[in-house]
Amino acid sequence: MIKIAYSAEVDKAKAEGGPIVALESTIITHGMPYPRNVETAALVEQDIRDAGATPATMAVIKGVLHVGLETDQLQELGQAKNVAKISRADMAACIATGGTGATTVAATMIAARLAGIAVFATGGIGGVHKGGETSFDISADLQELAQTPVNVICAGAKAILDLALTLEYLETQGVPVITYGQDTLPAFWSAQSDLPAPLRMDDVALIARAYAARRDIGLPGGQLIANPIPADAQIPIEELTPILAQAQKEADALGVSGKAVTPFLLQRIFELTEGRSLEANIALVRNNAKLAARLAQELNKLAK
Ligand code: PSU
Ligand code: MN
Repeated sequence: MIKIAYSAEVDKAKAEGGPIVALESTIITHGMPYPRNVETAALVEQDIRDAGATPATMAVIKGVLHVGLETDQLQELGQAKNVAKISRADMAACIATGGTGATTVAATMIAARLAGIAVFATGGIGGVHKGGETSFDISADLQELAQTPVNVICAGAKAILDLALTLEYLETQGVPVITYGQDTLPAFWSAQSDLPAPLRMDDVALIARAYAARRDIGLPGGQLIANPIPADAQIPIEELTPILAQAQKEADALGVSGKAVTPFLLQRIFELTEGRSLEANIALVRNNAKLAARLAQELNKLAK
């Protein structure tokens, strides 16, 4: 078995059987600029504690899988240059070679399953990129949801992705997409999109029961819970549309491909919105962390 290093608080929560919420680290290393990345990571962790659960931020550091980071480790990761972005394909190699890498949604789900954690909060998941029907740029996050039994709470997916194709792909893969409290799929910076949600649940206990039922039926995979950004933190879609188009045009012109696409687009959108995209991003991740803490508690009640 590979070695897993638990943070002190995760170790304690596991021993006590307390609710735990997994967090990814790619959002820290590739999704937000320093120092806001580290500040946000700390705020999100505290939101989870305040809501009665324990945060477990995942990363591979010098070949060791960490489930929960101590403050200094989080600081270091947030400032480090050239940290790898690790998804399903890279995780084992990163561990074997003694490398350091931040976990994407897919890799964080794998780490959560290993650690017995069933709930994970993030901002936006990867999906089918625009033009995905020819580029085949489909995030490994979607396949992971189909096979790894973790509840992923996100704010939908960014409009840098093809949301309709992303939903189709998830449906084909048998992933339940559940919106919390509204009928349409939220679109990250906007609470609403024009896409009706496949499933809607307004009660966190029901989301927990749906997860348990899926497991009891013997189905692999998790659930995607889409939680809309708080209304006061939204960025109007009219404002974003030209910015997203410009960022995409630049990526195409520069020939950005593979795993560099998402970080490139996020950085350009941050610059083109003069940082407003980041404020919205922080608000929605914190909102997701709070919902995740409640879901972890409901799942704990079911297990007792
Ligand atoms: N979408 C965001 N913010 C992010 C990511 C996606 O809005 O930080 C990160 C997540 O870690 C996600 C990864 O798992 O990018 C997806 O990358 P790719 O599209 O290369 O699979
Ligand atoms: Mn990709």
